[in-house]
Amino acid sequence: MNGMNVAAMASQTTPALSDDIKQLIDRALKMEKWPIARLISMVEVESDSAAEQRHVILDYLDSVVEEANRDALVVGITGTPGAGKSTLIGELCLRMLQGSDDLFVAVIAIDPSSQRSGGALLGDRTRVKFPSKDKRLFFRSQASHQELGGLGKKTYHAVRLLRYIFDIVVIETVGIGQSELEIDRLSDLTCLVLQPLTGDQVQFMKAGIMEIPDLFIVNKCDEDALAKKSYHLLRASLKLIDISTEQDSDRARPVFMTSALKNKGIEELARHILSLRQDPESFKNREIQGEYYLCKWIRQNYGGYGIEVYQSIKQNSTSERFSFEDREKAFNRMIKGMVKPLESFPCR
Ligand SMILES: Nc1nc2c(ncn2[C@@H]2O[C@H](COP(=O)(O)OP(=O)(O)O)[C@@H](O)[C@H]2O)c(=O)[nH]1
Ligand SMILES: [Mg+2]
Repeated sequence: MNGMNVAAMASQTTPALSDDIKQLIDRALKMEKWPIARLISMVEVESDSAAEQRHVILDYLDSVVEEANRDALVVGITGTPGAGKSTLIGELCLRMLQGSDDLFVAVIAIDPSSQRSGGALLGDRTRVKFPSKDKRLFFRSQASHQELGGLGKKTYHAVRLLRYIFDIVVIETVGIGQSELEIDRLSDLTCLVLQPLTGDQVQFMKAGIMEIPDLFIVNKCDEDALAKKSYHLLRASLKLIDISTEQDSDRARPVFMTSALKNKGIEELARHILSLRQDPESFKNREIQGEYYLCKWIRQNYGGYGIEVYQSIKQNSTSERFSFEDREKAFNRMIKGMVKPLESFPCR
């Protein structure tokens, strides 16, 4: 494997872009909702041929979007069920869209799969009051299937696609311990929604989750007194964390107090998010995100051995930078050359 060029190794079989897909992408870039939904379904599929198609779709998007310079800020919103995430996201999107005429926003809600029905829970979808007719807002619900911690490659691909088309991509996930890290690996900005004085933060502190978010939202602050008390409690907790993890207290993470019911704090949150979109610092984790989801998938499918193979591919690569698809294809080629079907072994 000496001096191998991963990009070259991966690109040998990349198929050409068909007219149908090109048309679909062109329509998606004009904000037509059906083509966007169709493209998401295409990039979500997990198979070798689907990976090649994804490669073609993202490559083309990359070439046409470059001029438009559209690259969405990805905002992950997590928290316990019932914290008011869906309601807040509905209001937040509305505010962001009202504040700017040429803004385009997509929302992906990751529903915890219902093991019993096998489908995504419809509850969240029906509760959210989105202005669904607005061309500038796109909503998609994605089942989390059996993915540990809720998120996987599938969501990562959908998010990457949407990043090319929209200005802001919001992802809603339920915080159940593992998924805070997962959402952080998908988002440029990770927000944790807390309910006031419910003990959420004590639980989260114990689990080491409070260290992850970039921003906190104490939601359902319908009363001023409640808001104040919650704010001080949260600030005190965060200070403790910063001391124990030796974090610089200058990096004090923003805390927003919101109430969808009383329409409080949401305007400020919307403005804050829009301002981060202009800051190149907001996008600094992009490189490690793809690596995280690729390694997670490799581990799930091939275990520690798969990771070793992947590391050796990387170590021997002469390419400085290569895309997620390049890495994935190089890995697939390598592993398939190593794993032989059972028939090829002599039977006794
Ligand atoms: N009092 C109050 N209730 C709210 C607020 N926002 C949402 N809720 C309610 O909290 C419940 C859960 O909201 P939902 O958005 O579905 O929470 P999610 O599970 O975190 O997505 C619903 O009954 C909402 O009406 C708020 O600001 N104040
Ligand atoms: Mg919800």
